[in-house]
Amino acid sequence: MPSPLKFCDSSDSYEDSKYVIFGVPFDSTVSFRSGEKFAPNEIRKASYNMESYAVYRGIDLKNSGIFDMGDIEEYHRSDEMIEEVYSIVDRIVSDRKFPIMMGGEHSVSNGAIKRIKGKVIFIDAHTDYRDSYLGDRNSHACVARRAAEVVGKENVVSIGPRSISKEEMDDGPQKYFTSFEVNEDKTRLKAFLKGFCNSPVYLSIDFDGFDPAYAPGVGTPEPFGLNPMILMDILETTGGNLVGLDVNEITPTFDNGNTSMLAARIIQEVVSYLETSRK
Ligand SMILES: [Mn+2]
Repeated sequence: MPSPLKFCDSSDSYEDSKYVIFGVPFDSTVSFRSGEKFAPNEIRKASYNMESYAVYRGIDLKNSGIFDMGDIEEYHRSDEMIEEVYSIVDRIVSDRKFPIMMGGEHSVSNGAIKRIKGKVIFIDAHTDYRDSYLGDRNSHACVARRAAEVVGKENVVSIGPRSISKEEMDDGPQKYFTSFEVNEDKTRLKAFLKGFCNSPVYLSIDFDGFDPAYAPGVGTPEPFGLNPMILMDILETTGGNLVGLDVNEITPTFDNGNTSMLAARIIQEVVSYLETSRK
């Protein structure tokens, strides 16, 4: 569905683009606070507050090959939404472009992961390893479990969990680094990621992984979270193997504006990282 608003600096055509942004306004499986379907346009609005010049990498992102496709239609059934995301990511990846998906709640990731079939890094406050939640296997509480079924449990890692159910602990979730460990010392995480990112890797950012002080507008906030600067460390370890990104679980209904702003900046940081590391 065409959105009148486009992400800043998305001035290139689809054909000329390297990075394709699209929104998935979906929040039908959320369990606590909803409104995630409003996030794509709030992130676009926030993006206009950014300079085109990305200071950290020292690069101007004007004409860097960003295209904003707009939003997909609003689905109420998660399986139909996931199929649609799969086909859009299929088109983008087949055209050798980098997909950037703006959720929506976390279940939007499963369509992309199914298509990309690479390794998966989650930033998340939760392990999302439930087999099913409130009767729905596509729930946002089951995302890592579904990913593990597609790419193998050993190819999934979560950074930032600090709220894990007994059921998930009993099942033995995917590899994870709690926010407590990462906040204390990043050495073990960085060493792990260097080995892990030796083949195509997809980055899925559930914004509740960050501390609510940085990202208050999320569906299920959890105290004791990550500092968003962790993104810089993660990007450095991916080498040239990062193949896709999504930002999810942002709910503008509960935001003071900072969470959408952080999402816009993260998209810009990832593009500027790719622009400077691939040359
Ligand atoms: Mn999640």
